[in-house]
Amino acid sequence: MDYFLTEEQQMIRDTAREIAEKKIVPARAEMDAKGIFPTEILKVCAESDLFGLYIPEEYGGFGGGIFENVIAIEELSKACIGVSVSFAGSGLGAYPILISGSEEQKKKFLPQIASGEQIAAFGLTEANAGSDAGGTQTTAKLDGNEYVLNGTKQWITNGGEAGIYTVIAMTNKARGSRGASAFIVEKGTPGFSFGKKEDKMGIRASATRELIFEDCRIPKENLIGKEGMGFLVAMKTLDKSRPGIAAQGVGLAQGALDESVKYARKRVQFGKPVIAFQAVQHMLADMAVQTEAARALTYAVSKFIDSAPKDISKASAFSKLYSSDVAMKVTVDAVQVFGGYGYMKEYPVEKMMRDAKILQIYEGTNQIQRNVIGQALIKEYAKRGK
Ligand code: COS
Repeated sequence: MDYFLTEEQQMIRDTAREIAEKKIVPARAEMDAKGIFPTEILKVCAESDLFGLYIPEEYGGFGGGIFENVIAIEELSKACIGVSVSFAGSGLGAYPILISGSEEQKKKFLPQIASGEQIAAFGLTEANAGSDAGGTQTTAKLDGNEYVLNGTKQWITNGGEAGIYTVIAMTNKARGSRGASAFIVEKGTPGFSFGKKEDKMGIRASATRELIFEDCRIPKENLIGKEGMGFLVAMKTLDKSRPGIAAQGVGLAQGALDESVKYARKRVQFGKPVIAFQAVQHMLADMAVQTEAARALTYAVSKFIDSAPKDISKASAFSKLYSSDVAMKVTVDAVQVFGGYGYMKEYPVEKMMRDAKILQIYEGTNQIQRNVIGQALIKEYAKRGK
């Protein structure tokens, strides 16, 4: 379908598509098998000015919005979401600065992220604070002109690879989630180290590590916003970045559909290509409809958020929930279309199916997305007096 992209948006799409086809597709199987982080591919993304699509021009970015970023993420995701999450994870790490950072913080950190000179990462999750993001146990204590951080963040995308980390820590445990604060921590700060690279089911090209803080001292200027604002900063960050996960789902589903049609046209059984059988055509038709519906919703939600409305949580959750469920279903069906070959590593669809699962889990499980939507509905209908 034609979404009437502007010339600039078409350029973004074509640029990301070329990187996906020329750089990612030939390398994805090896990156998956060996767990190789896509450093060189991310360099190409940086040289192509993709890292700053959503960052204002005054901070070295392209001056676009979530929609422009979503276009790029979708294209990269058609080839490999292990790569696209490494790209998108930088945006996740940058949003706290963009949303609540001071002018000095924006001037210091955003240009480095926009140029791709540094990638960013977001540190929220902990062993006992996953869905319960307010249960953060990492602490930050003010000591003179410095905050001292102690604790461990878990499963952090781009952990160890990123240069700039936005991290949520408790400055006042007694206040619960209202006692959380957001900080910027740079790689190389004494007392800041990383755990081993996690061995994952999918998205194996991406780097997932613990962030370990042991009496890690950071300048007090690295506090984002005010003390106590950390939970809100985290929630607003996730509201902005979840359409990016949706875009990963759309791209992945499209990639799986493309592979399935290609295969079904070539694979001959009972004397005909299997695409000639309605059983296969109907599967492909459902895959195509679901992928297009996910794309339409993701684009609409991204444009809605870019129009800067007050309340975006519900729409953001719509896109993440729907597109990730579609990606899971479409990739499972892709393996079915391929039959026995789909189960083999010789073809890319088994990787796509393994990769898809994480989309229903990270940046808020789909159960959490339903909670967010449910809570929003309760509030909306109460407001309307119904
Ligand atoms: N925007 C603005 N404010 C928000 C908000 C949002 N998206 N979400 C919550 N808040 C506010 C609430 O309005 C509430 O404010 P008051 O205390 O003034 O009423 C406060 O934050 C606490 O909200 P709530 O009571 O809903 O918090 P919960 O602890 O119940 O948690 C969920 C809410 C479950 C939605 C949250 O913890 C969450 O998103 N969890 C998933 C985290 C996640 O995505 N992790 C993935 C890893 S990060 S890559």
